Amino acid sequence: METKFLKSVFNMKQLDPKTLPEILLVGRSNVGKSSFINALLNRKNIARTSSTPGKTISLNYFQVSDGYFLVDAPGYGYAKRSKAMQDDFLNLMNSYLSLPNRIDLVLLLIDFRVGPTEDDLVMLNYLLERKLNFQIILTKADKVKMSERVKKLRMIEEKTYGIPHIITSAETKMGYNKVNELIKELITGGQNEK
Ligand SMILES: Nc1nc2c(ncn2[C@@H]2O[C@H](COP(=O)(O)OP(=O)(O)OP(=O)(O)O)[C@@H](O)[C@H]2O)c(=O)[nH]1
Ligand SMILES: [Mg+2]
Repeated sequence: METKFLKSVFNMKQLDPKTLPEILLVGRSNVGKSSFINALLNRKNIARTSSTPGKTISLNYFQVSDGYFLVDAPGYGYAKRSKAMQDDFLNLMNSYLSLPNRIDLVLLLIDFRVGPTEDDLVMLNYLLERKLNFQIILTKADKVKMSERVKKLRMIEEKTYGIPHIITSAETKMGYNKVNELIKELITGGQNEK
């Protein structure tokens, strides 16, 4: 079976019963969630990258041939969203994230150059409080100059309580081997671990 876009979920009623591990991507609008999915799946534009960010309020399910679902979520912190759309967004994310035994891994994407925003830290604390399994992913590494990296990393680590991260770039494909290893371990239930 091939990797394919499965469906968009606008409310919890449209959610299918769980059949495979689910990996959710969260992060602010424009952080690079859709680009991350394209790079991870080696597809040019399976997940749409947007010049009009934060538009759709849906969870977008991609079924990956290895046997898991990748779920692209709308970005948070999108200023131009109407109050009604912001409410829809919060309801959708909160309902989905609250489902027991549903999400196997949350990938929290943070822009390497920008560092964690207030919204990123709210999300991080939410994930910690709810004890959800998550991994911090730094995006757009190609945009951070070598000379700035150490300083930037120190700032990011300080704000994110020293939680480990994976540095990635959808441009150069940096870091995706590590992400794939993490996912492989997750879907084999750690059976390959020594
Ligand atoms: N240089 C560089 N640009 C990137 C990278 N990842 C994403 N971008 C660019 O950043 C912009 C936003 O990327 P998206 O993948 O659409 O971001 P998103 O998080 O899906 O945004 P929303 O769907 O609006 O929440 C696009 O112009 C991408 O081309 C990267 O690793 N390097
Ligand atoms: Mg997107």
